[in-house]
Amino acid sequence: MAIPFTPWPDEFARRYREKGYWLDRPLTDIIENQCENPSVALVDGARSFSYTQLDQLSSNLAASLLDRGVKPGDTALVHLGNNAEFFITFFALLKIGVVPVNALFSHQRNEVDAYAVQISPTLLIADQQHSLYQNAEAVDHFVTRHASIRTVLLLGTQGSQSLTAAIEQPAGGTELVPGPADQVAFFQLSGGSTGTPKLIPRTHNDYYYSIRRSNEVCGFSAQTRYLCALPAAHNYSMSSPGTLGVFLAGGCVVLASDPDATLCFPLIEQHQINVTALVPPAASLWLQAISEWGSNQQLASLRLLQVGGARLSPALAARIPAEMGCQLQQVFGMAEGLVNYTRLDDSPERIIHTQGKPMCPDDEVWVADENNNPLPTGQVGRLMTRGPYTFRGYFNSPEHNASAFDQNGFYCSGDLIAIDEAGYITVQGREKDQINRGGEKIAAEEIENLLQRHESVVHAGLVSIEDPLLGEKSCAYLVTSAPLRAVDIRRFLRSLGVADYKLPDRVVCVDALPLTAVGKVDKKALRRWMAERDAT
Ligand code: J2J
Repeated sequence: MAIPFTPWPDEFARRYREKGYWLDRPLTDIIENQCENPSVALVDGARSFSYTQLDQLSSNLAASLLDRGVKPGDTALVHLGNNAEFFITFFALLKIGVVPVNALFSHQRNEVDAYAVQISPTLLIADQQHSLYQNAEAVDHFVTRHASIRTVLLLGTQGSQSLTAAIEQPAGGTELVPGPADQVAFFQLSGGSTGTPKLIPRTHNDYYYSIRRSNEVCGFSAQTRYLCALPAAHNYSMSSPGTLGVFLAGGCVVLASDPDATLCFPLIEQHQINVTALVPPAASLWLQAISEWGSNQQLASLRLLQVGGARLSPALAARIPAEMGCQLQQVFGMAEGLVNYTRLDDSPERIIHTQGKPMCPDDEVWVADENNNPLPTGQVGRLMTRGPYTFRGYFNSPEHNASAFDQNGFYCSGDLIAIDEAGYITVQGREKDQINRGGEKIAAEEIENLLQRHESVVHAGLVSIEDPLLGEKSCAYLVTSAPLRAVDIRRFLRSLGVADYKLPDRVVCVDALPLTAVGKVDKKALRRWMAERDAT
């Protein structure tokens, strides 16, 4: 059975096909078109995989999953880190039309449970190095909570549940049939601003276009050697143009577990990396490393550094070409679709001061005031967008969709932007109730709801505070019935299985918080109140 999603209206689908954006080809093309390419597609530590091997190993796993009773149209929960198995699994699932959610490795029980509840997966593929699956008992707990799971494969285990064994077992002649190109290929994760993390259905057609067009804009080719140091499952490192862009172009992906300079600089030198993607804090730490070590020599092969995911200050942007000796490209994207790039031939001024322009001529982007009326060029307001790779609705979320889209199908991303005469966007702020902690997104409401579950918490409001490195950190304002310390709060949230990056960086207990008429914390008033307090 196909996964339900909000389709593009027929007239749009027709236009996107006519213009060649939608090819009606599955994402499996990316790897299958290169099945005879002997060059190295992927490097993971001491292991390297040719295109032929990547294709073969993913077919092996696909066949093994069918043998185990996994069926086309099933959903899967995948929880792997930055390793080759992540990609082998991704392509294996695509090859048999199984639709995964790829949780980030930093996610914990709270997040993964929320995803599993929404998709009722029949399949779990996870890494035993993650504490959620570190032993049989932990896995049992997980499977008991999610009764839909019938098949479990684990990386790092032996025996019948071994992912490695399933990958190595030759496929034989099993026929593998991917899902239809106009249907959901997999779910992306929303940064979120609501109580439950939302899922974004991405179709083969729309995602494939996003990758193809990104490759054109960013000049990815068979010569591209890309370091993937951000989480492999993130939309940015997967599709802008990311690892999938590299595979499509026939280049080489080198994996790093994180963007730490001591890890990445030697990898760049060793593998002659010419492009990579970072979030602003990581770029800042790379600059710091260069100045401390007194040399950027290890980065000599690097031609292009993409920076996105959070606001990049012009001051930091200007330092990148000067001190790293490579070109900068700003990327302003979202897992929901729309991606903006500064162009490789843009002036330094534009690259330093703007977040680029939409990549597709049929990306419709306009700026709305609070009454949803269009604002003139240059004025700051809400980003509204629709286009051939921007989704039309969160998975199973009719209520939220009613407010996230206008009546013409334009998605309101919650970003406050201005667009200049040349169509270039600058991100000016945010309206959504989210904290962008150096690229990692925290939905305030999700954490507030969890804080509220503490017996001594009467009211809770989570807001962002400025941070010199991360840009933003989170601060929980609490009204409590008994004294509470930050450590107590953090321990409590951890016990609920909340990912580390979502734990409040600061906790401030106050006598009272501004409330709305229905007794919820009034976030707008709270932010005003904080600003006034900071000003005095
Ligand atoms: C300011 N804010 C930015 C930027 C994203 C490419 C790049 C990034 C993402 C991503 C992505 C920003 N300056 N340059 O999916 O394909 C904030 C905005 C946006 C939200 C989306 C891609 N780049 N942002 O970050 O889904 O608030 O995707 O709406 O994680 O990040 O977050 P996410």
